[in-house]
Amino acid sequence: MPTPQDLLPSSEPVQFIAPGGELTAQTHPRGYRLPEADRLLALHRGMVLGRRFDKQATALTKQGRLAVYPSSHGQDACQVACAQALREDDWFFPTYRDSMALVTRGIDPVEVLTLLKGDWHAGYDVAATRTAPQCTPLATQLVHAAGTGSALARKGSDAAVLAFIGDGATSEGDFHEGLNFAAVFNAPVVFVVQNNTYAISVPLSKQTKAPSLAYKGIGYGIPSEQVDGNDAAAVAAVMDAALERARSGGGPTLLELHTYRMDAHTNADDATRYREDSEVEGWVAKDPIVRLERYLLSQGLLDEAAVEAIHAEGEEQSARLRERMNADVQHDPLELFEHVFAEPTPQLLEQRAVVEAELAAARADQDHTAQEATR
Ligand SMILES: Cc1ncc(C[n+]2csc(CCOP(=O)(O)OP(=O)(O)O)c2C)c(N)n1
Repeated sequence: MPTPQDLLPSSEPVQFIAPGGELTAQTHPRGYRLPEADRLLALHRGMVLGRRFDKQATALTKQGRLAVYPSSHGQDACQVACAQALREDDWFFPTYRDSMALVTRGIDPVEVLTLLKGDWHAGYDVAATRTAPQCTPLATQLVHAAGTGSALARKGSDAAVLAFIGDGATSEGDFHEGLNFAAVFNAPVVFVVQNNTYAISVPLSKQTKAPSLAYKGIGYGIPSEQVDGNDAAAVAAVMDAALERARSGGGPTLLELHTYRMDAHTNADDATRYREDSEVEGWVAKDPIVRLERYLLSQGLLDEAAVEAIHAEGEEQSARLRERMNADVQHDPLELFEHVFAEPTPQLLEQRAVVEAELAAARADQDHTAQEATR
């Protein structure tokens, strides 16, 4: 049985690589270890490609190709280290903020952006990718994650579940319900709070009086940890330990990753109305890619040519994404009525018939106009 002390997070966020790229530790008193060189290189490559994808997605909103895009720029280490730590048979419950993690998981970027384009609720095959649709109603995904984790364990699987959530959403009732259920039923879930310090314009100080969000775990009997969320090496090491706990029957873990949202909440938000430029600049100096790159260069594990090659790969991927997103898609308006209920209700069928008749009338009208024009 863990003691209450075991459930508390470390008093300082776990960190291996400082913002300047210096190594601060190779091991941590709780047993986390600096990942091997290959893993660090994969983290660096994943973040460079992930950030290029994110930048492209933001540009697509300006071109009218996406309805909205909540950027994860600045949260790159959380996105990439967590997604890379998963196995294919693990389940993932993302939020609207986590498109970069979905691409890192290997999901086709066009399928990832389908929701934000305003088409389908999920462009990818949820069952095949074992990845839930990106969740917009705050914290509801935690309840789904707890249930899925519990089901996996009952089936005797050693697969685990990752559920992301923002700092603001920890004030929701579903945060409480998800964590409590997971703890009581020993569900193999890693709950990851990406604490980017804002919920749109609301700062963390208006969200909680807890010393840090990771301290919320002890109330549920869940072991917790806080991590420097801009240090990909630390996030990877702590995620490995949490996933190992989940796989081996140790139940859920709550992780708080301290990070920052560099862009506005979405392209529809103006962040200058509620935060100072100096605050943003302070976080530029803690950039997750720059710090890992500096460390890898200083160790001779990476050279400038290799860095350039990864950036070139990112450019190619973005060009392909632009090309595919610029293709106009023909939509069937009747798709609106699909997947609403397993058995459509009489009202839904009635509404569908009305739309179907309207579409037929519009087509007949168009045909008539075309015939008139050719007379
Ligand atoms: C249940 C619910 N209430 C309110 C909203 C509106 N809303 C969308 S994003 C957001 C802020 C969430 O902030 P946070 O959880 O910190 O995540 P972040 O956007 O910073 O990643 C709010 C209030 C919502 N989507 N769902």
